[in-house]
Amino acid sequence: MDFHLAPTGFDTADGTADRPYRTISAVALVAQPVDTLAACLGVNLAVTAPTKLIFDTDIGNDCDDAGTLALIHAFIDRGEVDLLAVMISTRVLTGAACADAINTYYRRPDIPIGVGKTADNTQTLDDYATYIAQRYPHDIVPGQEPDAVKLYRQILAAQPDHSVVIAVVGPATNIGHLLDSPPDEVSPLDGVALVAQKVKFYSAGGNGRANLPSGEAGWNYKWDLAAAANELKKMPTTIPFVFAGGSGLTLFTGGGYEQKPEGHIIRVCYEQHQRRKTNLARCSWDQLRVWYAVRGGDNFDTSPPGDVTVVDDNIRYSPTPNRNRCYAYVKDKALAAAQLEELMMHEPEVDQNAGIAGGQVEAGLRGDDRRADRRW
Ligand SMILES: [Ca+2]
Ligand SMILES: [Ca+2]
Repeated sequence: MDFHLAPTGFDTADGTADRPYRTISAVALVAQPVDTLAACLGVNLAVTAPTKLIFDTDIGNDCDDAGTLALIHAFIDRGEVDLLAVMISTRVLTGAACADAINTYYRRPDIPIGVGKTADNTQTLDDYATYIAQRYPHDIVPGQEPDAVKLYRQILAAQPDHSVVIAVVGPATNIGHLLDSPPDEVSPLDGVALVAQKVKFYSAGGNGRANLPSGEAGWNYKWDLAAAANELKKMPTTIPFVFAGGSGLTLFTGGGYEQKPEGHIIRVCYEQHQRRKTNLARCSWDQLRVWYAVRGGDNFDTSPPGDVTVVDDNIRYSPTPNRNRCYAYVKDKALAAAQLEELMMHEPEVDQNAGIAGGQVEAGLRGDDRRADRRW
């Protein structure tokens, strides 16, 4: 038979044209002497530009944000994502340090991180951010992080037109402020005009309760309903705007972290959130928002474009013309869970100099005896 390979494939797939493998190693395990690989190589391995992504997160309480940051690093290592920045939307003081520690673990210590300093969102729930910030290397000094809106404006202004993808996996706080931002020294455009010029796709953080087309809003929207309303009102309708997280309520991933070594940074995030060391699988809202933002909607049933509004704490879709808002649910949850899980378990390559992956070597070395040189 013919086996198919693609950069977006998976070694847990079956090698068909619809479900290609990622590596030749997977083919080697199953191929017979009469099989061929010729059908795919010229076509499917074509290189496409990585998605320029801004990841806007409430990392530190629920662990799907941490699993999603691992997913993003897998996409980066596969050439599918260029992570421009991480934005923190809560008032968890160690949120930025936690994100920087995870980025450092995956060998990207210098990804810019902004914090919403004018956050109307008052969320301070901290299941693992401080725990991670105290134990893993990073170089964030709380209170001195760049302001999220300022960083958004700097990054957007420097990028080509219609090139940036924003995935929001927490409240819409930062986006609401960005859309309200006036012209400044970085750009003569106000927030709405800057977003209209630079952004090509928006993956929204609402619909965590999977109630669209109509029902109670989810966790993210409820933490900052004013920002959610502002986001829905002001986000330019030229930009495709999709709620892709709803299926995450019943789509569980992360159980594979139980097989990772003790001290693996994402495993620890899951353990701290779940308050246990086994049965770590958790809902996957945020992974789906990023998956759609990076890979597109092939694995989803996406509604026709319409309008979405939030009134009180209810969210509602209507087929209004020219509003370009959609919601999406996963077609095949088992397939999505398997593919997300494989990506989330991706590890950084071992650094021969350090002899150990990521920040594990530092785990446990930042105890009280080293309080003097702790930086977080
Ligand atoms: Ca850093
Ligand atoms: Ca989140």
